[in-house]
Amino acid sequence: MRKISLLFFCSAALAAEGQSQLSSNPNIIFILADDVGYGDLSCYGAKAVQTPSVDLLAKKGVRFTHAYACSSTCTPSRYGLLTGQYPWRRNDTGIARGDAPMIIHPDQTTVATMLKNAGYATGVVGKWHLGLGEGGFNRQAWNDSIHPGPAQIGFDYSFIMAATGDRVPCVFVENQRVVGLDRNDPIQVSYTQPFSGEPTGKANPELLTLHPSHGHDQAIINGISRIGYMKGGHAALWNDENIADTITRKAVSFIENNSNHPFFLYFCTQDIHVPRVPHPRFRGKTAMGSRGDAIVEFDWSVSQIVATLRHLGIEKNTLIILSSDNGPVVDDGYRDQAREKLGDHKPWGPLRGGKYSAFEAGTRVPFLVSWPDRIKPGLSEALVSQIDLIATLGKLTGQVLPTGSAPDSFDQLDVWLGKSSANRSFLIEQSTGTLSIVNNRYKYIQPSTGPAMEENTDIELGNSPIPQLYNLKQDENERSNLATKLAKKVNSLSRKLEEAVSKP
Ligand code: NG6
Ligand code: CA
Repeated sequence: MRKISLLFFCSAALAAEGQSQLSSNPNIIFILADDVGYGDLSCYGAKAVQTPSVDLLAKKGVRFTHAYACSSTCTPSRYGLLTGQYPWRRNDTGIARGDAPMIIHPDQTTVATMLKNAGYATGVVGKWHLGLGEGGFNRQAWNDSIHPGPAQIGFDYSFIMAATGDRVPCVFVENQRVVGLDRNDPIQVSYTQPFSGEPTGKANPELLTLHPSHGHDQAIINGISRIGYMKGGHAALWNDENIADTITRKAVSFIENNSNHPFFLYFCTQDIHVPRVPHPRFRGKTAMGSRGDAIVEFDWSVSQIVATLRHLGIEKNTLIILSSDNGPVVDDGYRDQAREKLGDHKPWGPLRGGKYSAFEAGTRVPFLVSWPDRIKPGLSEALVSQIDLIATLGKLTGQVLPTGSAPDSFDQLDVWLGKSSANRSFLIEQSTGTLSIVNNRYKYIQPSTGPAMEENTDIELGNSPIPQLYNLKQDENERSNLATKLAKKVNSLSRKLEEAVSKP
C-alpha cells in the first residue's frame, strides 16, 4: 500500500515538473533562407537592398558575425542542422536530386524528434531538399502517400517543396501527399530520361520565359526549364511567383493552430534560390533585378511571421533563429540579370568565395537569435555553428539526447542567448571540394585537387593542391597563405581535423 502511494506521488510530481518545464519553454522558429550571403541583409551592411523586418530581429536579439552553416550547399547543410552529425560523415549527403530517397533515417534523432519528445508541436514548411520516400524512377510514390518523410523524423506537420525550385517535381507536398493532384493525370519524374512528347529547355528554347545560363535545360514548368524530367501532375504544379505567399501562409497557419502550447516551426524559404521569380508586387523594389527583389520578398515573409506572433500575443516568448543554408551565388544557372544588375552590392560582404566554396563566404552566414523575454540585444563575435542546434535546444528544453545521436553537436545555449562570448572550441566547414577547420581564428584548408574556380558561377572554390592557412582575425578575406611560415600550426590543425574526421 505504502509502496503504491509513493509511486503515485513520484509520478504525479514528475508530471507536474514536466508540465512546468513545458509551459515555461518558448516557442521556437528556425527561419532558414536559401543562398542568402553574409552581405545580403542590411543588418549585415547591405546598402542596395533594405531588410527592415530582419533588421528588427537583429536589433532585438543577438547578431552573430562568426556563425557557420555546416556546408556550402543545401542538402548537406540541412542534414547537419537537423541531425547534429556532420554531413561528410556519410557519403550520400551531397546535393540531392528531386527524386532522391530520404537521406535522414527514421531511426535518427533530429531536432524535430527531440522537441516532439519535449512536448512541442512540430512543423516544417518550405524547401526540404533532404530526399523523400524510397526515391528513384517508378519507385517514388508521387501519386500516393510518400514514406518515409518528415513525419518519420519528428515533424507532426509538413508542407514542403520536395527538393528545390529548380528541380522537378514542381509541386507542394503536404503531410506526404502531393497537393492538388488530379488522379487522372499522375506525376512521373525521371532524372535520367526525357518523356517522349514533353518539351525540354534544350529542344524548345522558344517556349521559355526564363532561359538557363548553364544546366537547367530539361523539363519546362511555367516557361522555366528545370533540372530533371517530369510528366503529368498539371493541376498540382506550383506557380513560381506565388511560392513565397503560399509557404508563408502555411507557416502562419501552423503558428495560429498551435499558439496555445509550445511549438517548433522549421520555416525554409525558397528565396533567394534560383529560379528567382518574386511576386509582381516585389518586382523593381531594388535596382538589382530579381535577386535583389527576392531578398525583399524574403524580408516580407519574415515580417508576416513576426506580425502573427505579435497579433497572437506570443512574440515575447518565441525564440527565433534566422540564418541561411550556405553562401551567396549570383548566376546559379539562369539568365536572370543578377550579374548585370549587381552594381556595387557584395552578397559575400567582406569575405572571399561564395556558395560551393571553401573560402569563408561558402559557409559563414548571417545568424540572428531573438527572444524578447530573455535576450539582451547585442552583437556577438563568438564562433558558432548550426551543427549545435540540436544540443543547444536540447539544453533549453531539458532533453537528454540518446547515446550516439548528434555526435558533433554541443550545447551553446549561453552563447546563442548572448550571455557568453566563448568560442566553439573548433568547427569544420565543408565545401564541394574539401574540408577546413577553424580554431582560435586560424583556418586551415585541406589540400584538394578540385578546380580553383567554378567558371559558370564565377566563384573561387578555395581548392588548392597545397595546404592553406589563414589568420581570419587579421586577414578575413583569406589573401595571405601562412602555411609555409606557420608550419607547426598547419600540423596541429591538420591533425585536429583528421582526428575529428576519424572519430567524432
Ligand atoms: C547545382 C545547380 C544549382 C543549384 C545547386 C543546388 C546546375 C548547373 N547547378 O547543381 O543551380 O540548384 O545545384 O543548390 O544544375 S542548393 O542551394 O540547393 O544546394
Ligand atoms: Ca542553398
